[in-house]
Amino acid sequence: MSMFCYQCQETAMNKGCTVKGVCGKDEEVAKLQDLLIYAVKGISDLVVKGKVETSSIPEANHEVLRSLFMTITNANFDAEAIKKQISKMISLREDLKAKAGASGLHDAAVFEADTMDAMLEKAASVGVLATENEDVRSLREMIIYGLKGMAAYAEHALNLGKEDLSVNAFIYEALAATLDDSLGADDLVALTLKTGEYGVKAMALLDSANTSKYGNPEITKVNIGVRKNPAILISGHDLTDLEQLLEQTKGTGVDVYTHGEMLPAHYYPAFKKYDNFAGNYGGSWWKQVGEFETFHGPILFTTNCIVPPKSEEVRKRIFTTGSSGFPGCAHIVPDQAGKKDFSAVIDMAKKLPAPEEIETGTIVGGFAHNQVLALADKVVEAVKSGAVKKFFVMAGCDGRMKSREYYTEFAEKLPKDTIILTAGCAKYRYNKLDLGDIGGIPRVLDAGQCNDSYSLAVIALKLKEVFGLDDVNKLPIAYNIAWYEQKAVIVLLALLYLGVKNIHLGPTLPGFLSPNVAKVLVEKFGIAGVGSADDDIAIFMA
Ligand code: SF4
Ligand code: SF3
Repeated sequence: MSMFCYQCQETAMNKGCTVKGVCGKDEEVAKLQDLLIYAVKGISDLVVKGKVETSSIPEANHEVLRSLFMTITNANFDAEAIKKQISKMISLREDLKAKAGASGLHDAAVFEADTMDAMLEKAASVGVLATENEDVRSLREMIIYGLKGMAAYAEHALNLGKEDLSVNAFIYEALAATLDDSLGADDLVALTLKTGEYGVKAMALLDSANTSKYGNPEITKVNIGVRKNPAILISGHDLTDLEQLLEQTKGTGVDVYTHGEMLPAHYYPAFKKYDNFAGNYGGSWWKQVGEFETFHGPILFTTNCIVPPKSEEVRKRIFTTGSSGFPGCAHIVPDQAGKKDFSAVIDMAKKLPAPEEIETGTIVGGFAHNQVLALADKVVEAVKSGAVKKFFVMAGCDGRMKSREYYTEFAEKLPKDTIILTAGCAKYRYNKLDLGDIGGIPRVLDAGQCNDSYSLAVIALKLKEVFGLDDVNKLPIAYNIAWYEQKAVIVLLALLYLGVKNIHLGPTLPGFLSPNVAKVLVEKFGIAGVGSADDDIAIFMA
């Protein structure tokens, strides 16, 4: 077997990609990502055994977040960049060792590999399948995927100058635990829930970082048509990158459009002052195949999800920054002060035609916790009067699989007295349908990006309080979550930690769940898969 990866929903046969990733990741990149994770586990082993204070190792804290983020599905396809990061982690580890003096270290904390060949050789023995017991492997990987999602959110917060060292300390603790063969399934189940607990912390941190800098998201109509100016398309999740791009394009005659998960940026008050922030172009991440062609201008990826470009023409227009990367695409790095120079992107935009119109009109969003709680009286009244029977949390990811048409059908067929609460790119399956409103409350309330699923949890907890309930599961809220990559894993673990039961997860249950681990999730938390839209609606409404 040349590689093994089963971290995302599109994994081959729902078992594992073994030759090349369905995402386009090749064997070399897959192996380097395995080794990068191994190196990060080694640093964690050292930090835990050496009892190193996280406050004393800021660089390691930040590089661990970055390393984890680089291995998220569709974030980084650049073998050279990952190789460089492995070397950086090994060298950081050695510096740390000189200071910490821990003993009895795991191989992950002592291995050496300084060439591509040595790295690939080492990687072959430290990947997912190195854990032989399939239940232990399943739990270890679920924790690691949760940590990847957590790290992504923590990195966005860090880019805004906010961090919570308890989150970093937990990442070390949990990664070190995945190397510990004395831990059995019960210990790892407990650690899985603890991962959810820290997932809530990381999402709360990012929420506060975003809202303290850019204001609270508010109800906003976003233009989905185009204007006549040349333009840049920005994708991914990082709002600081967007802010810098808007500052640098101000007054240049170049417009900025969002793609995919960057759409919710329009809901923040701080970005509304930019006249050239023109709208959202296209749909969710996988629609970039096609939409990047008609966009004509340069594209800036701040994070996942990159689909390997089919043509050289599109590839030349792609720029990456942060943890994202693609071979042959220019990568923009910050200076010491965190400032990024986007002049090459802007210059390219000026020479290219304006985007081609693919749709017209507007979509509405901005229903994060502050906005929804401002409408709380209206919402509570609608529930009490029976105008709203149920809320459906349909947050999460979108993906290419045909089976995801289920979510469009589900949204269309839901009874008219129900409201969808969404976040993440899952929304694109139904956010352009005309589902109407209930007494002025739109039937699809978009809180924002996948991390804003936190907002939906805050709303649920607040409603529990308002209705005087002792259990969040007694609220008229059902959960039908769509997952794809590892950020959805941390969202799921966070919901489990908050005590939410009976979550339906689709379009398929994770391939990384062994039958026994799946059984625990079903028995302990009532997790279920999805069936047909009609059957599921009947189950949910019963
Ligand atoms: Fe396969 Fe998903 Fe891993 Fe890509 S990220 S190799 S599609 S399991
Ligand atoms: Fe989407 Fe990639 Fe997960 Fe942030 S952009 S939700 S899939």
